[in-house]
Amino acid sequence: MNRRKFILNGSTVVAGLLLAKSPFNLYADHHDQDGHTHGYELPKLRYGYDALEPHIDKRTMEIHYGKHHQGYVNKLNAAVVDNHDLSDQSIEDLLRNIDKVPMNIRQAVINSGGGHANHTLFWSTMIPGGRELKGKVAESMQTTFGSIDAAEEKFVNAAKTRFGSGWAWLVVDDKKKLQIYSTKNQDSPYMEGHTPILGLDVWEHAYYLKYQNRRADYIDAWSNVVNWTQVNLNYVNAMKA
Ligand code: MN3
Repeated sequence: MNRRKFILNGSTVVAGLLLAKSPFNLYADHHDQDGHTHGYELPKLRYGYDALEPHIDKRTMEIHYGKHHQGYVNKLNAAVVDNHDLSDQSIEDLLRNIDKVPMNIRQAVINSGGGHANHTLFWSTMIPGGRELKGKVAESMQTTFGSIDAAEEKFVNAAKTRFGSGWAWLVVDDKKKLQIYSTKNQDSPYMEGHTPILGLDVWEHAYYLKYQNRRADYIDAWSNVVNWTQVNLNYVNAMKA
């Protein structure tokens, strides 16, 4: 009873009890009613594969969500299947406690667990048409980085200059301050004790079909579909945590 449930078109949380336990509510609950794990799961998309056109194309979404993200989920489950101390944790906690993961599977959890968490956030912070940047996160971006323009420039620069595969992030750090930076591969800010509230995938698989080597064009296009309403909610939740 009282399991976490979400309305797919927004962030309305129907059941409140587990919200108190884990205020970062983007991630699918992977426990049954007795509390046992049944494996991490691909989260439902809140929009169709073609809904972000022309900015993010349908074919890229099909492959990125259905093949790449599903692959991370499958590999993560394979890595932790024999270890319930690990697999009973939320994906955020699993990554926060990465130092407790045995060395023989730690890199697999970093790659696939990070891949699962990162993409889950990525899908949820996009929406057809985008949403206006306002609210608490906008105020904090202004005070932290000097202006919204300066914050956006810093984020875009982090995304453009990440060499090879990785992510650009807006996070709430362990001192409850906003930070903007990038990470390599699927490395998650959770591993540093930070809470990611916005992430941009700059692996080539995220843009190559439509934009080829033009990463800057992809970043520019993505900025049209950012769900700042969700980012603001993520910010408020991270500050409360
Ligand atoms: Mn990706």
